[in-house]
Amino acid sequence: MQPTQRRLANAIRALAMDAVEAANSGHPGMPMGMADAATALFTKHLKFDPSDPRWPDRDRFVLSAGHGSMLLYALLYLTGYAQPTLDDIKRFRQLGSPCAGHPENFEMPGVEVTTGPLGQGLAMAVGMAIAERHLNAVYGDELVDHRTFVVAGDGCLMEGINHEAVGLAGHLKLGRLIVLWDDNNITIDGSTELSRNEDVVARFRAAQWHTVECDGLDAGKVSKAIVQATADPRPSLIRCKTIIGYGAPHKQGTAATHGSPLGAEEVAAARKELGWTDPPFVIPNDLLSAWRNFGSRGAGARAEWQKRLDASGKKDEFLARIAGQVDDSWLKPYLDKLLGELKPVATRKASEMALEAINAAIPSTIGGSADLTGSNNTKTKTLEPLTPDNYGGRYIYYGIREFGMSAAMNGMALHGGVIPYGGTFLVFTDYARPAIRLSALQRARVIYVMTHDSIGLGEDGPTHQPIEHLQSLRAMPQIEVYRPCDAVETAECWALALQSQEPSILALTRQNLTPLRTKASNENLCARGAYRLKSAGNARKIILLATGSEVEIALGAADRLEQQGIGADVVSMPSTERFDAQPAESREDILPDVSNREILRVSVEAGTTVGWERYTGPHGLRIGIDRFGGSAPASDAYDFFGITPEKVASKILERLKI
Ligand SMILES: Cc1ncc(C[n+]2csc(CCOP(=O)(O)OP(=O)(O)O)c2C)c(N)n1
Ligand SMILES: [Mg+2]
Repeated sequence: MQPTQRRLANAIRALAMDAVEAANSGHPGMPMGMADAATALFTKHLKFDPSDPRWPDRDRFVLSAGHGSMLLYALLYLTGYAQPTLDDIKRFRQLGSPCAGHPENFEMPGVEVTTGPLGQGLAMAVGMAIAERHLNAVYGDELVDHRTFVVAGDGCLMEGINHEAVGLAGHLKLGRLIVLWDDNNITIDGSTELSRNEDVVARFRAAQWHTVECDGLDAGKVSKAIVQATADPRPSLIRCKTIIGYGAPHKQGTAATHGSPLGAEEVAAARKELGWTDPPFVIPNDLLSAWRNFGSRGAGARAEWQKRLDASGKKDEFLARIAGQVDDSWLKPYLDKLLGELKPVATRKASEMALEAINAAIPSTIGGSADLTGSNNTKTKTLEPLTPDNYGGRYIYYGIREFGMSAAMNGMALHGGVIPYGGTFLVFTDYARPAIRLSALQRARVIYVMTHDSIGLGEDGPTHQPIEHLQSLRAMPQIEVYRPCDAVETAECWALALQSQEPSILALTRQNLTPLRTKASNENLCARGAYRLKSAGNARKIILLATGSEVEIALGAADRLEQQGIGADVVSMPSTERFDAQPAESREDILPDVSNREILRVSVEAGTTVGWERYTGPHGLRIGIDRFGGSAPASDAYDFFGITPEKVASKILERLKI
């Protein structure tokens, strides 16, 4: 006899309770409350095949309420994914177990995205739904035809990011996005009445979503709601009325079940309440095989899909694209042409010029900007807007939604088949930062085009002038920050960003810069992170290290020093992280022994000097800006802050006198 949906769901409840008990930490409430809804989704609707977790046309499932990670681990185990094993679940939250406290996309293939920072899962799902529609437009229903399902909690729907994500999804009419809201009226502090009185459903409706409400504890009713959501052309919110910790007789419906083990006594009482007679971590055979049967439900669909792929003339192209391969054959011809017609340009403009070549050569790029298209220079001539009428377009008007844009780009990159890049002002990386951090953590290939990268943006003043941003972004692991000094470096940095499996940030100027790399090189010099642009003419006394717009200033200062017989190297350092990763001999060649007091090392960057002692040594000279900027034309601002060739040279001469 087929087990009831409730009994299937109780397997999730039991695993969640037991794993949290064993770990003595974790969140049993959410998995227990949403077990029935998740059972409905996974046994009847979600298109997936555990034997091929990376099947490109699978539905995507995003547990935005990442604290309920045991819900996902239980589902993956029960439906028959190779990971997690029951042993992995027994070691929930322990070092080395793929069942980390919150779901991590790099731990096992069944986990699509890393979630836990509330709201971001939902916002990444929007990006996945965009990628799906785009690839559907390119490859048709035969190859790309899937949905994105999200489980979101009250927290996800309170965070500011949800407004950006919901607005964007409604605008783009992402009808294949379906959000199940775990409406349990509870957050950590207690009742949601403590902090919310908005009509969430009305808000989604106002954002042009379809909404439907159901008893989230009744799998049959959830299933009906999913059918309605699937049929509606708009993105859907399913309000699942649930009880947190459902099944734990004394604690259910309270915040006590949110983030702590229930305790042995309450677990025993819950077992009784749920009619669950098996010991911890034991799923009776009939139940496990029923779950496994549901897990194999999608195998036929995958086999059919495989046939269509094999018959498709686009098979190789499609697979290469899904694998994320890009070729950089655009770079050399582009550089050859560029070197033939050098003129001063801002690096944001140089980025646009490179993008003209990149977007023509690499069809998987999808550009965009958070309402600064004309400033970020992110839209190249042939890119059409991606709209509900033309999902095949490759340019997204994200609106003034830096965080939403960045999270959506994470979702697009993780979906696969597209390489998202998007722009705003560098200073507004602060608005996008939580998503940038998740790009890095998840190793999502997102390329951030961050323009107006210093006081050089001029008159908009200190609110718009980044100071601490470059260094704080460099401090983030697993993301490359590039600050190119001219058009050639900009193209090289773009090539590196596209080839990387990690996210990148391009920090680009508003103001024009003199071409400094004027000769062809067979090597991408930016790949070294730092290289000698000019060698000392006289005996070397100085090494100037500079990035971006300050490289030409450093060269001007070096000229002045050389005129006085003081030899000065100028090193362009577009990426400190790449430099750090070079072999010791290469680093030593650029920056010999820090303790050598014969050579003064000088850093020049129009931002905080914090961190530059890493390269100048404690006795070096750090020229930068350790205060907020000022509203003035760029050249006046540079003069005021002492970052001109004359002033840099005179600071160095002063130091040499000591
Ligand atoms: C951005 C962010 N802020 C705070 C937290 C800490 N936190 C985790 S769960 C939670 C409460 C979430 O409430 P809800 O989504 O209703 O989950 P439930 O208690 O119903 O499981 C909070 C504040 C977080 N994970 N992410
Ligand atoms: Mg809640």
